[in-house]
Amino acid sequence: MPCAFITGAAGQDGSYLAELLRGKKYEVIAPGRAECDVTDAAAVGRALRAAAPDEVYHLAAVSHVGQAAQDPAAMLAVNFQGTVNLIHGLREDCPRARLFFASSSEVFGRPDQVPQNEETPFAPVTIYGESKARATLAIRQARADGLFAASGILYNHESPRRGEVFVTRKICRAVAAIKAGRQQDLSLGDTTARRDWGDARDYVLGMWLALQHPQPEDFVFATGELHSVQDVVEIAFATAQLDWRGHVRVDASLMRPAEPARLVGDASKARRLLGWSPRASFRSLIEEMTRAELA
Ligand code: F7E
Repeated sequence: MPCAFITGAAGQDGSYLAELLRGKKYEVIAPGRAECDVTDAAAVGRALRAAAPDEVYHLAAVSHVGQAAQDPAAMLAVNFQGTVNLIHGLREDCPRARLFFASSSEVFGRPDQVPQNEETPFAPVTIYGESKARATLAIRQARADGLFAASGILYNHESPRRGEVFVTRKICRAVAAIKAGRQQDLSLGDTTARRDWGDARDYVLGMWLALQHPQPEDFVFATGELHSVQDVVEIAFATAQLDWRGHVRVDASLMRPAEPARLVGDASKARRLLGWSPRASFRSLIEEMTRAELA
């Protein structure tokens, strides 16, 4: 029975990944933050020695871009130093284990190259993007040093389990509250902001596939489609048979000072080498998320 070790297993991706791996008859070790704080190198080493995993999925991160900006030191400790600690622990204690790192499209910032692929230069415009860029470079370095260390450059990915601070879930929750008469208005930041939004369940399959590939590499996981926050609003309200007009207001305090742009991914490498492709459509994903909130 192969053994997988997941950091950040309590999050959206970690929970879906654990389910996927258990379905594939893995023993899944999913330590909580208290049992394996990735910022504590000694604790990481102990946890890895105890588990002796075949595969490690490093998903633990401060993942909300706005929250990350509020406490950059704490965020860097998790997103960058945590990754370095894990690399070091693996080198010392399980050098044959395969490591997957959840990187982010935020590494690209506001790229001129559209869509982006694995060769697109990193030029983050947020401190969160910078943390992921630095960690991804550390993963590449570990790979050059002989560790099986792969990265998924993950574009936005959503599901009914998405955290409430992210815009898709925030909108779908508000629609359900408005439908139930518990809320009148929904305040949003920049509704013209566009993202490449996929389904988290497709992306965790990509993580597993990346570790089954014979060589450790970087892979972009994306849909290749851009949609706006306004598109999410319109689909979610329509799913609840509501008119978004009269409910949605723009709140300048929710606008971000440094907003990435043109983040749309070219996942043809993952398609070619891993046979991966996103199955879910944007519309059906937002409809499903809204129906889950209505229920
Ligand atoms: O924002 C705009 C906001 O917070 C999406 C994380 O998984 O994907 C995610 O980061 C867009 C942005 O996700 C509101 O300005 C407008 O343009 O859902 P989000 P994100 O920042 O794109 C990347 C790839 C990651 O790696 C991250 O970990 O929506 N937006 N109005 C708003 N966003 C929020 N949260 N709330 C609003 O009211």
